Amino acid sequence: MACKRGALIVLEGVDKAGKTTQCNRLVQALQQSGRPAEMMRFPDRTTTIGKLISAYLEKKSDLEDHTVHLLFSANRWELVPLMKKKLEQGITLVVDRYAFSGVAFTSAKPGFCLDWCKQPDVGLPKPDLVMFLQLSPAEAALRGQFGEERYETSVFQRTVQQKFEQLMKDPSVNWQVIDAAQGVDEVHNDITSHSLNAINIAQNLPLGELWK
Ligand code: NYM
Ligand code: MG
Repeated sequence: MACKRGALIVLEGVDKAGKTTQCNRLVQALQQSGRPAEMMRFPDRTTTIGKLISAYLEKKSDLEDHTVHLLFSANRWELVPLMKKKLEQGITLVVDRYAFSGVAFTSAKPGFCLDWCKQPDVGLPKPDLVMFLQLSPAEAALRGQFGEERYETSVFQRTVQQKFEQLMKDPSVNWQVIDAAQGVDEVHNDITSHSLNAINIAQNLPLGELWK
């Protein structure tokens, strides 16, 4: 009998919500309980495309807005063969940002609609679970200054938050909203219980296709 597939689990949210910390904690907890798990993140800045994106985010280069949107999407597509291979091997993937960040950040720019932004990512492996780490702008501000990268301003992040809210209305995606204002351990416990549930369900289901 073929081994059961791993689950594709995504963490989304505005900057400072604690995604990276929680992805690391989740992978560690899954591994310690004997479940194979690995972390991935988008953008993956290590590839050739990822380096172009990274230079753009660091403001070392300028790219036209449609162009950079398509590069973010291409950066996901180039990792799809590896993602599928790992999932088939029974490894659960915990992913820090995915197509939802892609759509929320670009559609927060003037002149971009949600529908155009979604198209390049249609057909990507569909996450079995997307957890949105919900943090109000006021709570985010209490966590200190934003960084130096592009998009890291409170005005832009408010618009990004509204775009995420629009995306969360889509019932074809398994969204779970997590209260990221709780303590790190409480957030971790919420995330772990949703993830264990998703892993159990996913092992008997084929991997889906996003937004199709
Ligand atoms: N971002 C991320 C996008 O604009 N489009 C995308 O498709 C993805 C995956 O890049 N501000 C933005 C969101 C973040 C930045 O930051 C990546 P980090 O700290 O590497 O997650
Ligand atoms: Mg960040």
